[in-house]
Amino acid sequence: MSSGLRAMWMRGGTSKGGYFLAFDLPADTAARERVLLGVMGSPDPRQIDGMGGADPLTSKVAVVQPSARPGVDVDYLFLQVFVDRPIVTDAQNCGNILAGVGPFAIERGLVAAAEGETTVRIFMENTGQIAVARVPTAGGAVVYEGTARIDGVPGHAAAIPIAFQDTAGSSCGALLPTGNASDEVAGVRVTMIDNGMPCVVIAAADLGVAGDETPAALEADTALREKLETIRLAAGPLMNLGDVREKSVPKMTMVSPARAGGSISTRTFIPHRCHKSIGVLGAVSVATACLIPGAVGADMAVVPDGAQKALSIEHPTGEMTVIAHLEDGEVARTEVLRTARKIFDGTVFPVPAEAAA
Ligand code: NQM
Repeated sequence: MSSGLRAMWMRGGTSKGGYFLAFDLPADTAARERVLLGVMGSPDPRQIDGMGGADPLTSKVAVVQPSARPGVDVDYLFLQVFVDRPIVTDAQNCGNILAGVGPFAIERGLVAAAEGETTVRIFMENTGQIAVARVPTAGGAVVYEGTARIDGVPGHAAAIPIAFQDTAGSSCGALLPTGNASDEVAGVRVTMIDNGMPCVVIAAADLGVAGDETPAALEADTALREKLETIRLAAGPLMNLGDVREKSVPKMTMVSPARAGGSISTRTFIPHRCHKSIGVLGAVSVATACLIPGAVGADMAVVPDGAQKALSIEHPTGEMTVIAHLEDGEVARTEVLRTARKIFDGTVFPVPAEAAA
């Protein structure tokens, strides 16, 4: 029998994945990737021989370790394990899995639990930026039960507010990597933006869809998927991401006017499957586009007055509210509300590489 690895499985926001201490995984990157493919059961569309849930949203990994950086508690590396291809990529961050990092750090004793609430400062290794999570704690332990609801997750749980600062240009070097609020790519007007997640924002109408279809209906539209991929491959180099064929960025978000009293409606390909909701930093990037004159989305978004703007980003299973704090007319800081839950703590046994071949 192959040897197992210490792991915790958690739901973080609307995603689910394996949380590991860095020193419980191989130090060598190639060896770590082999092990994580084996843990998830990839490549296989059903991930039948592993922990993955046959969906990019449930095939995710957080690697956490104590931080040596001043004022930072832990370093968090996010890894996306592709479902049906033998790829593990650190080319994107994940704000949903991030929601579990604070609780996991406390569970593993990397951060001491305060009474009432514990602030965990997290360095996001993928993008070199810091997130601050406020985790409910009592009696030296994480409190998971609570009354906060997030769309895309049944029931309720304890609220974990997360604040982001300086996420502009996280992977692309600039908020608007081409320097333009909008460009034409493959004959379609788009906004290429990165406020924590590289995203291409496109008016759904410009792709011949209404923008309120179900993810299944959009995934079944082969012509739409091909058009999105053509735009994505052309956008990659323009966004300083290079050849993106084997990367899970940029995300492709189609926007249309809000249907349910929110600010804007979205459908996001991440990038080949349609998200059942929307990624956290993806939502932050789309909300930011809504606040930039001339950007796709800004022309149709309902935006409140004031320097602190709560933007409700509608998605297939509800909405996600992004609070944007503006300084000198620009987005300086954002906040989102997430929840997380510990599901499992124990030992996971990856498929041995020789058996997977
Ligand atoms: O944008 C999915 C998710 C994400 C990423 C994806 C995320 C984010 O919902 O910060 O959370 O876009 O791949 O977990």
